[in-house]
Amino acid sequence: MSSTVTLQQLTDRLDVLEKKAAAEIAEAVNAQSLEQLRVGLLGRKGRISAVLSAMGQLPGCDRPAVGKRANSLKDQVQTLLADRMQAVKQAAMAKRISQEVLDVTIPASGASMGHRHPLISTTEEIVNLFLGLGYNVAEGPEVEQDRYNFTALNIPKDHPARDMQDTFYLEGDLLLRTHTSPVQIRYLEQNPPPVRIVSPGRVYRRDTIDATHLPVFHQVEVLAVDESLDFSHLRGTVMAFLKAFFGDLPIRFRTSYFPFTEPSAEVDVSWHGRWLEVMGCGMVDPAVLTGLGLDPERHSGFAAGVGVERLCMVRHSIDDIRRLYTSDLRFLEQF
Ligand code: 2NM
Repeated sequence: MSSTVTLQQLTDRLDVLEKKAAAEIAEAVNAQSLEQLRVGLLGRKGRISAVLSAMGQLPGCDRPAVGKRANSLKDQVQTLLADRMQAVKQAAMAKRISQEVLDVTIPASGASMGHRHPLISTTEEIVNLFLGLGYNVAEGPEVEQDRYNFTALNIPKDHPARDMQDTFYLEGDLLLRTHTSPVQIRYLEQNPPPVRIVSPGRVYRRDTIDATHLPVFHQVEVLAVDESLDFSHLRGTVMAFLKAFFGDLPIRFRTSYFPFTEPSAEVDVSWHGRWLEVMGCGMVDPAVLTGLGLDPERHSGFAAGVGVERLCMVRHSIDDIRRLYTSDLRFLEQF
């Protein structure tokens, strides 16, 4: 029997294989190339198996030595592969961590919280001021009867004030209230003097939309009815309110006209060097009191009305009323 390989040759091949495998494994940079090496070295058709197949050509007495040597090389390669795999994975993790640096000291971006709309907070501020003066809140319907919105307020059917008011009329004698005064008439119908109430709410007028007008806006109206109230009480109340709302600004009363008050006045506040009209007021007209069954010889009253949008715009220097109705968060978040 002639052998084509010698024990020496196979042992040399295994020595070379050991060095090459160690070098290749040391150079592998990722799990994929290590897996390729594992298959190429330890697999059924791998380089160690090739040596073992060639072992069949050796004389029987030489085979155990080569088999032992090949098996120990397998163990050695397995250990090298496992160690290198661990090193490669650690390096990959270290790289990832260094790339995904998180600076936990950076302040969190603040969670944005909802809050009241500036028209609501302005309304609340006005109402709260009067609650502090002992007033109660009275509210009523936005769809009103003609008699509460006009007739009871001394505005008869053919009065020019009805043209002035530019009303949204509904069916029958219904309309969208043009002020919150009808709420106060309803309240006086139900409650005898002394009465001190504020009536906040939405009102409607057929205005053309521009920077200072919308067909819907908000009012707070103030009413006090008692015995022996006079203009000094009105003036004191108006001054106290304006001082609390605007601070110590110059205030000016101008005579004016409303069908439901006599005398009537409009009040201006000096703001950044300009006189701004901020409210209307007056002593309740005796005709309004008589219509409610009250005796003007015994009872008198004063009333005032403010536009919430107007006060809100003056307070916050808002140049266009429409901003208060467009729900733009970039605008609203400022309040
Ligand atoms: C204003 C101006 C002047 C007013 C009058 C009444 C009532 F019901 F007593 F007659 N309530 N509100 C009034 C008076 C409202 O707003 C500019």
